[in-house]
Amino acid sequence: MQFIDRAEIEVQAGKGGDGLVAFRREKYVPAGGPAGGNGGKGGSVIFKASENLQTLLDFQYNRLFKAEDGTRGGPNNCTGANGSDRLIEVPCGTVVYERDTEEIIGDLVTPGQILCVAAGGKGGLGNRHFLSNSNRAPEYALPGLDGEHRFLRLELKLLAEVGIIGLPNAGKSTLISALSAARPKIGDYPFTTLIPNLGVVRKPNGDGTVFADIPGLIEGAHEGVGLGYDFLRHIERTKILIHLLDGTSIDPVADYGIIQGELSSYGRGLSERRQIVAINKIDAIDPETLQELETQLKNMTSNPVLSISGAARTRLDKLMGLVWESLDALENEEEMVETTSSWA
Ligand SMILES: Nc1nc2c(ncn2[C@@H]2O[C@H](COP(=O)(O)OP(=O)(O)OP(=O)(O)O)[C@@H](O)[C@H]2O)c(=O)[nH]1
Ligand SMILES: [Mg+2]
Repeated sequence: MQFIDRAEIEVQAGKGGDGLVAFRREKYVPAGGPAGGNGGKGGSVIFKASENLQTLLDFQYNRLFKAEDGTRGGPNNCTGANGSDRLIEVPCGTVVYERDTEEIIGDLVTPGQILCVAAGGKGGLGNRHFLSNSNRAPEYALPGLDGEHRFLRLELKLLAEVGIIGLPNAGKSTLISALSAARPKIGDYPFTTLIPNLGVVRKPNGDGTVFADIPGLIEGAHEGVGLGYDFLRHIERTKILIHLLDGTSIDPVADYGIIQGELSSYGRGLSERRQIVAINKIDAIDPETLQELETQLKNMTSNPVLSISGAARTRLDKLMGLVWESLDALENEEEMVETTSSWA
């Protein structure tokens, strides 16, 4: 499956039907009054978030989405038919921007959520509407209004709570496959992962939490070097990050610095995101070196530091314990903020 997480499309809502000018012409009714009906409303273009879609691939081929026009008002005061709406399914996590102004029109997060991206035009009023004491036979009606027309940019930002980040080859994909049912490709070379992988990990209470393994970041990723930058967007919405270090690399401390640097250069709060720093591949490191490395890292960050092996599945329960603890702590903080603001 191709992973497409950006698209540009054009949406055109339906035009409202024109109002009609008509007079009643009935046998034996000498001067029939105005009887032109109103036009029907134009259909709208509406997005709906769907759990069944994972990419914006469909929008690569199909770029123009139109809703139906309303029909003209009828005689005998009949209102024209409304145009049908055009319903378009998008994956959960799709952010919709107005292409030229970059204004966010909406963010489709929960399954079933609906967003009108182009409203249908109102139908025009028929001449019957203009009947008054001073004008018994209005000979005019209003045209239907045009439907909204917009160019949109769609951006998919995955909705994972936990992001796994690190340099290429750190063991991110191995870790997500040890923790969840996700089976991404694993290779002993950098840039094995070319698209983000999602995996659902069960909390002790049975709730599912989504983890995302994104392609490896390298120095300069925020400027577009390697694959990383494009994918940093997918961890923007995570609550915590597992920062995975290859303990067997030449200089894991420098590796740590590179990733931190990339997060700060990217901005959008990523460098302040709560992290769990995990030294990986401890099955292949001698205990003394590991001890030293742990001490060094602990001096560099206030985030928890621990050592694991994704491949040997060593201390993954400890890692997960820290993940759940951090998520719970964040939830409690959010609740505190909510209660405080409701007092204010
Ligand atoms: N010894 C050892 N090797 C590991 C461990 N975890 C992963 N590896 C190996 O490290 C290499 C890279 O693993 P991946 O899981 O593909 O790494 P990645 O971080 O997803 O790499 P990219 O997708 O390229 O960014 C593979 O050869 C893995 O078998 C571990 O705990 N111990
Ligand atoms: Mg990978």
